[in-house]
Amino acid sequence: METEVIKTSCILCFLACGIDAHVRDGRLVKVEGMAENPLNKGWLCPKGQHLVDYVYSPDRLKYPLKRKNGGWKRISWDEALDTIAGKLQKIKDEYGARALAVIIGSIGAEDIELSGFAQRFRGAYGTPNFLSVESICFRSRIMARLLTFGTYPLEDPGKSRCIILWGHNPENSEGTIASRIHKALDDGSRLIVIDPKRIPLAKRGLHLQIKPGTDCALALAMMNVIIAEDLYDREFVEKYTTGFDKLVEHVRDYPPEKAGEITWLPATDIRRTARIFAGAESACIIQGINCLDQHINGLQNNRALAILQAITGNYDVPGAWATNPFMRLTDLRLPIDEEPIGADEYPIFRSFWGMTSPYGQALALPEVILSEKPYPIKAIMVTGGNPACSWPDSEKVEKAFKKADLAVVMDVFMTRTAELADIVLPACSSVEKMGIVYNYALTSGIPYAMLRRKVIEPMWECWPDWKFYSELGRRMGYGEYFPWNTDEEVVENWLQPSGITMEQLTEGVYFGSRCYDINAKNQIRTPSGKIEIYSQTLADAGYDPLPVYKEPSQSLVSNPELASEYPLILVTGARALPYTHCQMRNIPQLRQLLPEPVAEIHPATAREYNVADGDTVTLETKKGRIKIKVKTTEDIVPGVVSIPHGWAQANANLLTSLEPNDPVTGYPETRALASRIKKV
Ligand SMILES: Nc1nc2c(c(=O)[nH]1)N[C@H]1C(S)=C(S)[C@@H](COP(=O)(O)OP(=O)(O)OC[C@H]3O[C@@H](n4cnc5c(=O)[nH]c(N)nc54)[C@H](O)[C@@H]3O)O[C@H]1N2
Ligand SMILES: Nc1nc2c(c(=O)[nH]1)N[C@H]1C(S)=C(S)[C@@H](COP(=O)(O)OP(=O)(O)OC[C@H]3O[C@@H](n4cnc5c(=O)[nH]c(N)nc54)[C@H](O)[C@@H]3O)O[C@H]1N2
Ligand code: SF4
Ligand SMILES: [Mo]
Repeated sequence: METEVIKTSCILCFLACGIDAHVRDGRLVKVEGMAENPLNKGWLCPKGQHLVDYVYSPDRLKYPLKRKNGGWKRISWDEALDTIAGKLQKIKDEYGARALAVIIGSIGAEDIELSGFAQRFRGAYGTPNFLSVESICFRSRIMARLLTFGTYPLEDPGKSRCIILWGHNPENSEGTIASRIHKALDDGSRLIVIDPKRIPLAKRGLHLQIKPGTDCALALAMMNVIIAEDLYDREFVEKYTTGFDKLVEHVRDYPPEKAGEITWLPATDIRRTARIFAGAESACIIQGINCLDQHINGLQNNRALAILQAITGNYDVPGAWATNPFMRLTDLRLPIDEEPIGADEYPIFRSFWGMTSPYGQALALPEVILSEKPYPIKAIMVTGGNPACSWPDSEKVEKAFKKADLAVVMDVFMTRTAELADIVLPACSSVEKMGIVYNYALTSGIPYAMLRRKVIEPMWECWPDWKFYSELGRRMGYGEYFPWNTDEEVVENWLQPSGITMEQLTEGVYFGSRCYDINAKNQIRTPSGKIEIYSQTLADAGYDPLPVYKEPSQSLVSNPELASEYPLILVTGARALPYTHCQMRNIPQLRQLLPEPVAEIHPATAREYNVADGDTVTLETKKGRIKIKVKTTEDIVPGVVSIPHGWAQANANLLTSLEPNDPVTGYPETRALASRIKKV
């Protein structure tokens, strides 16, 4: 039997590595990294290497299921769609369209198919409540950069002379960036790592072992040094920015000695970092994808980094942050003129999404369902996400989802959220359907798109998500919005405004190039036409117009009583290569690489609490407790505990809360919690 090699892409996480998929007799038999793909250049993480095991896992959801007598009953797609359509219509008649919340998770946000069709459906149905994982991840940094530059510039490490890796461990979370950083260092770039943990890359540069949640204080102290020592780019600042004079005043309050006490860092290291960064010919901060965001001052953390780039002139030049082109695709969204939940509390966050797609702050949902205020939400539909595991306060999320009259979950596997649903639908894995790999350019900074080719036919009764939303839409009388019948039609429709042909996309295509010219038309798109160091938009909405350092809500300074009871600082959500979030623990080939979750602590911390490497402890916050094994390591700063998220037997989100959160974005606090450990 001949083996065919199909060039396509893995989307088991958002990096979308190119793969050579070997197919024999209609079956995927082997996966290799695609050497010529500019994103991964042949590299694959263990998940990609085990894509075959993932696709053919016996645990796959195979048929639509309906909850019955506490168990599951297999039903046909027809019955599933009729049941959902009937209940959704009833709910709409009784409570209005807004009583449905359409929720997408990380897969949903990253894949245009899922996010496009989920949004189209919610528009056709008429609910404003489209809720995305971007209420937890990624959108905060985009917003901070938009507030500052009016554009979303991205890191350009390949050409950089100085890289600051700030709360980011790409070797575990973004392998394709890690290799680009290694290459830049080989070419002579300097590296500074700001992380409570000695990550592998820290060995190649200066490491600032910061106290979690204090990054804004460090950034402000760096600005203090840069300004006091006249290291900023005066010409750039005068020509292109506004509010610098206010910043000069503002950062006088943050001398390195004071910041040193807040951050656990020597003032000499803060000065040194500021001098290296500002003195480099080109410099870029590569920040963690959520480590700085999931704090009560997350947006201000992100703003502070943007301002550091701006005052050193590191914008739209090679090796700094530079603006990326966009690829124009057909917009599937339908306008809705009602505000979603969370809009009142986080008005700017809401307005940044634009009215066509009024995203709310998703984390408002559990309280809205439980309290029925400001109005009842009776139905939830989740595609490509697992909020019962990934959202803070799992207990409350579960309680809310159980209260819903109708909960529908479409997934590749039975998840914790699916277990709470009334109807569970089997989704195709990405190799069973066609799509466009494009969104990923928003993280890699490489303006490259390719066709994600279908490798094998959909298995069992699995459907692509676009088909589910289209069929449901048709059954509910919204057929005019869903005219497509095949993968090809869906992709061709998207491509129409792009000027890119199917052939080009199949080959892989650069859809533009990065901008290295600040004077190019429209390169600063803020209301003032300048880079806004001082943000009038934030000021007008009642927020701090310049980043102000705020202690995490559970720190010894902000809440001494709590922190004295719970003296260790807990960081949740450390990434591990074999897994994406709550997924893949059921794939034996991956599980054996990392069989169980561990809490990392420094040996000195272990001694203080009388625990040894390998002991099981209870790890407790004021919110809840889990049992987890301890791993001692010199790499983590004493006084800090680091745990992964996504494990059923040690669910990190039993320890986190939905409140308090970032007042601008509503992002939760998952990275600097007061905790304690005790040997069991
Ligand atoms: N394998 C794998 N890769 C993934 C994912 C996955 O689930 N699995 N998820 C993807 C997604 S959606 C995301 S958002 C990204 C997240 O990717 P990253 O942002 O890289 O996430 P982490 O590995 O949790 O954290 C990076 C580093 O930040 C440090 N850190 C923690 N708190 C702080 C702090 O307060 N300040 C500073 N300066 N550092 C801190 C941690 O010690 C850690 O070394 O990963 C993506 N990649
Ligand atoms: N405590 C704590 N909590 C966190 C974090 C943290 O650091 N600490 N990180 C947060 C971050 S940054 C993120 S991004 C979120 C992620 O949160 P989620 O996105 O909710 O988590 P996942 O487990 O990735 O869920 C994605 C689901 O989509 C399914 N899926 C995959 N492909 C398809 C498909 O084609 N169609 C359909 N319908 N389903 C598909 C997968 O099987 C999986 O169940 O978690 C957040 N939660
Ligand atoms: S990093 Fe791994 S899971 Fe993510 S796209 Fe690449 S191979 Fe797939
Ligand atoms: Mo994320």
